[in-house]
Amino acid sequence: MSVQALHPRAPGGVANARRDAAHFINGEFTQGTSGKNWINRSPLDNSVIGKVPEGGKAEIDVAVRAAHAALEGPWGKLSVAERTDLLGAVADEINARFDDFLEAECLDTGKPYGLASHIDIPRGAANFKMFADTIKTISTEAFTMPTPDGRGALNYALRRPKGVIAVISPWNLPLLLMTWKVGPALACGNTVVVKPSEETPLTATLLGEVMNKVGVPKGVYNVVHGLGPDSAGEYLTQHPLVNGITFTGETRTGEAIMKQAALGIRQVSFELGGKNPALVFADCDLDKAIEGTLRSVFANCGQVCLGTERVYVERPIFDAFVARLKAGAEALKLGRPEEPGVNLGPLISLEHRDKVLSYYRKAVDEGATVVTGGGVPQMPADLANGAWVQPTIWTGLADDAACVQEEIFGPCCHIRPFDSEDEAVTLANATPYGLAASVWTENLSRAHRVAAKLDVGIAWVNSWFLRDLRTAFGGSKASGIGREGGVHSLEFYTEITNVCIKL
Ligand code: NAD
Ligand code: 6OD
Repeated sequence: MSVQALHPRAPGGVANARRDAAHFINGEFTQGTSGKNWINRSPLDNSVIGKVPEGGKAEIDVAVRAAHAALEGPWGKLSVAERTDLLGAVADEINARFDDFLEAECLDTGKPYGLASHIDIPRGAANFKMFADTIKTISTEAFTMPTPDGRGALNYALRRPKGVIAVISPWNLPLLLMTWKVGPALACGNTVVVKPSEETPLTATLLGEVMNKVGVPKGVYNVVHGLGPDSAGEYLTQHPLVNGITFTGETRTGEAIMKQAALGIRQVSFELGGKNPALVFADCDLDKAIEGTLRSVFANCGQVCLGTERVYVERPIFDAFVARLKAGAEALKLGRPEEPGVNLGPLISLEHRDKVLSYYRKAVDEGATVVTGGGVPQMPADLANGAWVQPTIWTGLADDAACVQEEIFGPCCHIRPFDSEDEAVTLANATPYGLAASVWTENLSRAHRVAAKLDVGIAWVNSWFLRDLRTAFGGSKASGIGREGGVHSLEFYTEITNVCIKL
C-alpha cells in the first residue's frame, strides 16, 4: 500500500500535512509486529506529524533475512548494466516525485524549501546516478608475475558485493545521507536494511514506493524504523547475517556501533562528528569569505557535520570580519519552510534545542562575549512551541573552552584572531576531530601550503560544501573511519577476490 494513499497530502504547505510512517520490508509497507510506536512531531511547532512504528528484533530479523535472500534472487542475477539501469530509474523517479520528497523532508526537519530543493532532494537522486555510472566504468588491477618454470602466472582482481549492508543514518540531511550509502551499496550489487533516524522517518519510507515503482526486486531495499540502543539500531548491527555496517552520526554512537560490529568481525564505514575550522587570512576576498562563512555556520540551522563552528581570522581584518558576520547573522530570516525568503529553520527537536541552549549558557559561563544571539528568538504565536534558537556568534573564549572543543551542531560559532599562518594551522588542528576545514585566501601558494597541513579529510579553499561526488569524502581522527565517494566507496561495498592463474 502506498504511504501517499494512506496519508494524502494536505493543502497549505507542511503546516497542515499529517503523515504516518511504515517499515518497508521485502517490498511491502508494514507496521510490524512489535505493537510499539512513537509520535513524530514537527520541529516547527511541536505539532503531531504522525505515528512511526518501532521495529524490534522480529522486524530486523525479517528484514535482514529478506535482504539476504534477495542476494540470491533476481537481484543477484542481474548484469551490471541491468542493475545500473534500475538505479538510473530510481533517480529519475525521485526527480519525478520531487515535490513529494521535498514535502516529506521539510515536514520531518522543518528546513526551508529553498535549502532542501537545492541540496537534499537533488542529491538524493544524484547519489543513485553517480554510483551507477561509477560502477559501469571501474576496472580492477591485473599483474603478470614470473615463476621458476618460466611460464609465469596472471593475477586479476574481481570485485564482488559484500552482502547485506546495514545503513544507519542521521536526521540532519536524511535523504541525502541515506542515499549516499544506499546508492553505492546497491550499485555494487549488495542489498540493504536501512535504519533511518527516529527524527526523520518519512523520506526513507517514501523511497520504498520508488523502489517498487521502478521494479527493484523485493528485499533489496528495506527500511526498519526504531531507536538506537536496545532497539532496531542495535539489533540491526548485531544481526549475524549483516555483512557490513555503514553509519553516519555522532562519534559516541560510532563507538557503540563499533563494539557491536566486533561480533562476527563486520567491517564498518563511519562518517562521524566534527568541530570544523575556517581559516580566514587577511589576503582573502572578504566578500567571498563572509558569504561562505555565513553559509558554513548557519546553513541547515548549523546542523551540518561539515559546518564551521570555529572561525580563525587574521588580526588585521578581525574586527571588520566580526562586524560583517554579525550583520549577516542578524539578517537571516527564520520561518516556515515554504515562506519566501526564509533561510533558517528550527533545530530538529526540542531535545536538541536543550542541548544547543546548554552550550549557549556554557559559553557565557566560560567568559564569551556574545556578539549576537545567544538565546531563543521571539517567534509568531503559531511557531512559539517550535525548536527555534537564535543564530549566535561568540568571541573571547579560551582555546580549551568546551564551546571551542565540543561539537554543538547548532547555528553558532566562535571567532578568534590569529597572527601567523603557523598559529592558524596549529589552532585549526587542536581538536580531537578531523572532518573538514575551509581556508579563505587569494594567495595560491598559501592555499596549497595550508590545505596540506590540516588534519582533515576535506579541505575547501574559498568554498564550502562544494561537492564532486567522485572525490573521497570522510573524516580523520574522531571524525570517521574510511572514505566514501566515487571509487573510494568500492573499498567498503565490495570484497575483492584475487584470481591467480598459473600459466
Ligand atoms: P546519532 O549518532 O544520535 O544517531 C544516528 C543514528 O544512529 C540514528 O539512526 C540512531 O537511531 C542510531 N543509533 C543511535 N544509537 C545506536 C546504537 N547503539 N546502535 C545502532 N544505532 C544507533 O546522530 P544524529 O544526532 O542523528 O546526527 C547528528 C550527528 O551526526 C552529529 O554528530 C554530526 O556531526 C554527525 N554527522 C556526521 C556526518 C559526516 O559525514 N561525518 C554527516 C551527518 C551527521
Ligand atoms: O555530501 C555528502 O556526500 C555528505 N556525506 C555530506 C555530509 C554532510 C553532513 O552533514
